[in-house]
Amino acid sequence: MNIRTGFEVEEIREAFLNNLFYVQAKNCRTATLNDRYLALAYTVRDRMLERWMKSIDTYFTGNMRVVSYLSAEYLPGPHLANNMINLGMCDAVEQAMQELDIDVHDLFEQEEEPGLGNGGLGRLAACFMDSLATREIPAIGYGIRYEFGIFDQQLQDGWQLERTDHWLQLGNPWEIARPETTFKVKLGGHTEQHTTDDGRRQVRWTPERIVKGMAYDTPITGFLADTVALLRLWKAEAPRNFHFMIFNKGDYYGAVEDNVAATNLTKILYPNDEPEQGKRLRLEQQYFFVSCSLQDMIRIHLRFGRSLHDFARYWAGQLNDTHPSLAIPELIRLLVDEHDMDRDEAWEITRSTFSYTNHTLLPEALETWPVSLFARVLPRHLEIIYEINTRLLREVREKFPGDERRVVRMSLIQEDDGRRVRMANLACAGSHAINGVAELHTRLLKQYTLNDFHELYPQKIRNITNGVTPRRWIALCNRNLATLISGRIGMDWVSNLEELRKLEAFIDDEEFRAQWWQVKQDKKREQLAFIQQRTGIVVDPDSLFDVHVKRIHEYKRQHLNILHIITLYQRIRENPGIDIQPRTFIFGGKAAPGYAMAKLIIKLITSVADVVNNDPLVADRLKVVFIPNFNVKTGHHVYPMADLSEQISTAGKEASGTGNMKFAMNGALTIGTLDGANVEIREEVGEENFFLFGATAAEIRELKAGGYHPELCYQRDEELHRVLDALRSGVFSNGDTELFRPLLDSLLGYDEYMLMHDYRSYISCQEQVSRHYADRDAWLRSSILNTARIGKFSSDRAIRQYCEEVWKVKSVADGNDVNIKSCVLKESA
Ligand code: NBG
Repeated sequence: MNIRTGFEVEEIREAFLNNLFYVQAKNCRTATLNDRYLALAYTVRDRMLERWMKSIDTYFTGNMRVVSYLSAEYLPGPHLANNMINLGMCDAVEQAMQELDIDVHDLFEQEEEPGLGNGGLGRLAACFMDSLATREIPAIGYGIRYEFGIFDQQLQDGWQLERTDHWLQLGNPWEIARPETTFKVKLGGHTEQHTTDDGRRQVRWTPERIVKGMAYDTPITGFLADTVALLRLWKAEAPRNFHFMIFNKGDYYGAVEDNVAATNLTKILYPNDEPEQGKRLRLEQQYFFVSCSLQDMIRIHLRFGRSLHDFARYWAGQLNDTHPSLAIPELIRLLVDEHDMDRDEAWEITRSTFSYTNHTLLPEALETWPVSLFARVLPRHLEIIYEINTRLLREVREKFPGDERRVVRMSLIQEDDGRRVRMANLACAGSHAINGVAELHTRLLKQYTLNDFHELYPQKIRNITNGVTPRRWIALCNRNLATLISGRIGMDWVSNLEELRKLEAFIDDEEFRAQWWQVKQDKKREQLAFIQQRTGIVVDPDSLFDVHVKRIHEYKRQHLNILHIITLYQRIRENPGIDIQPRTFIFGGKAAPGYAMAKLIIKLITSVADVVNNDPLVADRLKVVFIPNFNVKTGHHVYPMADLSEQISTAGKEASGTGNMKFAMNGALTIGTLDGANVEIREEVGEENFFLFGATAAEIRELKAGGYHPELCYQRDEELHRVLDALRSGVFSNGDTELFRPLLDSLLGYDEYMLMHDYRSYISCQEQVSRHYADRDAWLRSSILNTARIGKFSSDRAIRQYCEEVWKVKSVADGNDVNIKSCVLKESA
C-alpha cells in the first residue's frame, strides 16, 4: 500500500486519515468540515508532486523554450474537484470518502476559491493555464498573490454591499511558500549617470524604498497529463535589511511602519471599471510583479548555464493586457543596467521575448499613467520609456515622413490633458506580436484602436479567439451531461473538443434527445435548492431559464434585459389571460465599488424582482432572481442550468466574452448581438440555432455619426414608452420617482450604449425564443447542435494557436527543441 502516491480506494482512504492526523492533528471524531477538506486536498496534492518534480526536470534541463504568462489576474476557481478529474481519481476518492461516511460534495463546497481577478480576463488566464498543462507546454504563470481578492458581494435592501474576501483565512493547501525564492524590488528615488572604467555610459538607480517579493507556487494539473504547469504568485514582504534600517535610524517604530508599507503592496486586488484616481499602489503592484518575475526568469536562465544573449530563445513572455507591460522597460533595465548588455541588443531581445494580448475596445479602459507619478515611482523606467519612444518615433517618421499628427498619436507619451504614459502604445512597441481575442475585436483593433500600429507594422496584429476549458466547464460542472456525451462518442472530447461534432449523428435519435432533455431538467431541478438558499426564492423548473451572468456594466446591458422583463410584466398585467412562455430570469455579477450606474442597475434588477415575484397575477409565469456574489464556484451551478444565454452587449464593445462559450457548451441557446465571439459562435452553431438581434458595430458607428436621438425611439414605440414611464412613476421603487432617474436620464439623453435603438429588435427576438422553446423538439435539436459545434471554443485550441503562431513552442510530448530557427522573431515591419 502506498499512501502517498497510490490511487486505490484503500490507499486514498488511509492517506486521508493519515493527513487528517499528521497535518491537521485531528481524527474523524474531532475534525471539522474544513479539516476534512484540507485532509483530502493534501491527499490529492501528494499525488501531484511526482508530476511536479518531473516537470521541472523536463522544462529546465531539456532544451526547451518556456512560456512565461504574465498576468495581474487569475481566477482559477476551486482546485480540488478539478485536480481529481485531471488525475483520473474521482471514483476512487468518492468511494473512499463514502467508506468514511463523508459526502465529497460537502468538501467541494467548503473550498474557498482564489478570487485573484475581476472577471473574464482573469478567468481566461486560468483556462489558459489548464490548457498549457493539458497540452504539456512548459509554462510558468506569473502573478500577484493578493491577500484580499475581489470583494464578496452581499445585497442589502437590493443594493450591493462589498465585503473583504478573506480567502486565505482557513489555509490554502494548494500553494507552497518558497522563502528561498525572493527578489528585491526597488521603488522611487533617483538615477545618476556615470561612466564605467572601460568608458561606457551607465545609469545607477538609487531607490527610495526596497520591497522583497516572495514566491508562492501552485501546481496546475492538466487532464491526464504527465507534467504540471506552475502558477507562481508573488507576495510583498519587508526586505531583510529592515534591521539595518532600524540600526541606522534608531527608529524602531519607523522601521516597523516601513515593514507594514512594504507588505501593503500585495494586500488587495483593484476592482476594474473604477473612476481614475491616484492609484499609486496599483502602479507599484504592476511593477513589483513583473520585476520579480523577470528576475526569476533570469535567475533560472543563468542557473542552467545559459547566456543572456539567448534569453529570447528560451523564454516567450506573454503580456496579458497592459497590466504587465512594464516588463518591457524592466527587461531592458535588467539587461543593460544590471547585466551590462548593449542597449540595441537589449531592445532586440526584449521585442523578441514579448507578445501582447489586447482585451478591450473601450477607450476609457486603455491604461495610462501620469508622467509625474511615473517619475516618482519608477524614475529609471521613465528614462527607458523615453528611449523606446525615440526609437519608435524615428521609425514612424521614416515610414510616414511629414505626418506629425501620426507621431503625436503614436507617441508613448500623451501630451494633451496632462502628460501621461500610454501603456498600450508601450506594449505594442515592445512586442513582436499583438493579438485580439475574437475576429471582430481584432478587426476593430486594426481599423480603429490600434490602427496606427497596424499601419506601421502590418504583420504584427493577429487574431486568436478566446476559449475555455471543457474540463471545468463541462466535465466538472455538468457531470451528467458529460456522462451522456461520453456514452455516445467516448471520452476523447475532453481533450479534443472538436470530437463533439460526432454528436450530430444522434440528432435524429429520439431517445438521445429525450435523454438530453432529461439531463437539463434534472440539472434545473437540482439547482432549485441552490437558488432558494442564495435568494430565498422558489422557482419553477419547468419554466425557461433565461440567464445573464457577468460583471455589471452599462455596455453589457443588463438593463436592456430588465426592459424586456418589464415589457412582459405589463403585458400580463394588461391582459392576464395572455399566453406567455413562463420564464425564470437569473442574474448575477459584481459592480465596481465606484461605478454608481452599475450599482444602480443592480438595484433596478432587485427592485423589479420584488414587484414581479410578489404579484400574484404574474408570479406563476415570471420570476426574477439575482444570485449574489457571482464567481467561478457559482458559475459551476449557473452555466449548466441555463436554457437561454444572454449576450446582449452593444456591438463593438465586448472584446470576446467567454461566458457565451460556457453556456453554449452546456446546451444553452444564445440570444445575442453581433459582438465579440458571439459572431463566431453563431457561425459555428448555425444561424438557425442562435437568436440574433440589434445593430451591428458598423451601424452603431453610423448612427452615432449621423446624430442619434434616443428620445425618438421612445416616442415612436408605445410599449417602450410605457416601460420607461412605469420606471419613472415609481411602480418599481415604492413610489420613489427619483431613484432610477439617473438611468432614465442617461437612456433618454445620450444613450451611449443604444438600448433605445435595440429595444424593439430585442423584444421581437425574445418572442422568437419563446416560440422556439414551445416546440420542444426543435429546441432540443438546437441545444444539441450548440454543444456539438462548440469545439472551436476550447482553450486547448486557443493555446495551440498561441504556441504555433506566437510563442513558437512545442509540447514536451512532441520534443520542444529551442534550436528551431523560427524562435527569435525578427521585426516584421
Ligand atoms: C475582457 C473583455 C472580455 C474578454 C476577456 C478575456 C478585460 C479588460 N477584458 O470581452 O471585456 O472575454 O477580457 O479576453 O477584462
